[in-house]
Amino acid sequence: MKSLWFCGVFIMLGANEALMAQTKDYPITPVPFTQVHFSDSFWAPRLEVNRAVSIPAAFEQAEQTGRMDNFKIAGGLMEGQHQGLFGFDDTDPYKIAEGASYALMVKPDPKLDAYLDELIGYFAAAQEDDGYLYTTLTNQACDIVKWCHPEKERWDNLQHSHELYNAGHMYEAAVAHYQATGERNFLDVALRNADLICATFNEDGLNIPPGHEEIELGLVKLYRVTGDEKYLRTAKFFMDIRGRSINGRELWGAYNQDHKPVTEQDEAVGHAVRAAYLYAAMTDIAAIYGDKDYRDAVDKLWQNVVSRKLYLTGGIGARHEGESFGENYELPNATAYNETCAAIALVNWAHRMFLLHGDSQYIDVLERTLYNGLIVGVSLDGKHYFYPNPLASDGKWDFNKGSAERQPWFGCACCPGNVTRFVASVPGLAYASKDDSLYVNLYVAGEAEIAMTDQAVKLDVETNYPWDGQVKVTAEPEKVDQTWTLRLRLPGWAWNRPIPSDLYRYAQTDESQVALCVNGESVTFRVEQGYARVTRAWQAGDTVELNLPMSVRRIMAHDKVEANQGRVALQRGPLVYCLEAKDNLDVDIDEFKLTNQAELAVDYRPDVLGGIAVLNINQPGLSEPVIAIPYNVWCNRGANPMAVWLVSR
Ligand code: FUB
Ligand code: ZN
Repeated sequence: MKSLWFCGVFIMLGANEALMAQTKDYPITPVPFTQVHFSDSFWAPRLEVNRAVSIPAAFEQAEQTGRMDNFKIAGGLMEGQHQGLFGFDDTDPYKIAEGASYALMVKPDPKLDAYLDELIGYFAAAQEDDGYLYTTLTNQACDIVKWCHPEKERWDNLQHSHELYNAGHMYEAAVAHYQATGERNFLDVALRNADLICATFNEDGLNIPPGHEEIELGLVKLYRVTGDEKYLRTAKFFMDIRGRSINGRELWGAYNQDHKPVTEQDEAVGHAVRAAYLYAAMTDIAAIYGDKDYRDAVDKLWQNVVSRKLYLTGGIGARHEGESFGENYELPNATAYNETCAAIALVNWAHRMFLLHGDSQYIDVLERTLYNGLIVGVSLDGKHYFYPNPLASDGKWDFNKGSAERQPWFGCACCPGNVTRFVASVPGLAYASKDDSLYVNLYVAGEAEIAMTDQAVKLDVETNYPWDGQVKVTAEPEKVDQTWTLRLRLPGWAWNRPIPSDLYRYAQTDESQVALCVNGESVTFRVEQGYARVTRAWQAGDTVELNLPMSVRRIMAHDKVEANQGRVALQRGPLVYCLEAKDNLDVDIDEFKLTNQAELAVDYRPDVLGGIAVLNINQPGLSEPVIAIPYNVWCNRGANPMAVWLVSR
């Protein structure tokens, strides 16, 4: 099955029963990941490991822990006792099914397709006649599951029960499956459930928002794929009633982002995953409805996160307690929570902010999180996960839910499933288009086929990014001699702005310039919203070469970040570096002082950790170089001490 975004409309090519797709959407259209093929040494292997290892392993974990059986029991397909700790365990099969559907779109796999159909059969069986689907309650399992239903009734504990959160993940998975296969079996389950929810939650019905946001994002996707505005209206309804005490409802407070109306919120608070899912969904509403209040609110919330609450690695959610944001500038290193799911949520939000505003600053944050605080969540073998992602470790403290290293699974297994669905979709973040402009946001070797208003263009990208900053783009337009604009993102890290705020800054400015050549000739270029514009009448085989200076940079944090006073961190290109004890047996990682005199030499090591550029820190007085590795691969050789922020004075 092929699919295509064209002028804001998702078109299913070859689907027998194509649904009406909607036409109102973001001003900028992402190029779907099915049109983008990575062949680089960083992402392509990770995508393949995700497809071949992580997805099957996660399905196996979900089976072994009774998550599939819970659906079978609810559907009367087997007898037995409901298993698991949480009412949201249903979401793990949903999320992995979403990842598997994305994988199917890239590579046909009849076995996986059949497995998904079997699984969807269990979901359908577990669904009650009126569309309700939540195995905990159907299986009367409230005595064994946390945060269940005091009255053992539907919707009687929306603050904690996750019924609506589960539904959101189901919708996202069902849309992915429909797009992958053209089959409606999963989508129909989702729509029956969504119809029940739309009929139940509205001005004349229940006026209660979900305790954990997520359904809003799923409903928007259902709207996109069906064109039925009811789903969009219900998504907005859930956000409009948050923070408002309707019918005497007692507000749940900041932890649930329910302390004031969402359009009045201006500081990121509470549970970080919930918050970022909400902010992403608010951005959908800002874009699709053109709602100014929503847009102003997400702009303020974004500003708060980026200037006060973002880790250098792009992680969010400083506190283990409540898996939550801390106060402004509260960014401890060893105790940082930075849940992997929160990083995924931030990337998804940042992508939407770009699609709304068209400014590269959002992709700068997206890229920082993607290459550092998010992908660190999964091991290179694709079978082990971090749930929290600290920026320092003594190698002993069990920060990762009872372990000082990655684990194959967790009692609360939100992160592994989320990683499987996210990694499969990464190529969809790389390109976008608007009218006669084509945006290149992430530099990854490979190919992309991009539909613009009047024509289609194939781009061939050659680069060794993130290990070096030279990028060559060859254009093969369908129609030659047509004028359109290629917008190449100039990453903030390449022009002395590591992030779009004063939270982090380079210790010294670098005078190296970004250089651009068209068909081998150096050209001057206009920069607009952080993109180098190349507007011309394009011919087949035209090339654009971009050279992004990739020296090693020392970074300092805002003085108000207590944890990093007197410390510096190292970054090269988009990658944040760390010291890990494995490479530096004679060094006390936490005490090591990086002097200004230290020389920082880059050494590409194809034999180390899947192929990485290490930094050799040649410090006067030390006989051996101290070695820094990209943060995203730390702890792939067992638990051991690690630090991102190094003592500098
Ligand atoms: O509550 C559902 C998921 O489990 C959250 O998103 C994660 O933070 C974890 O608590
Ligand atoms: Zn998680």
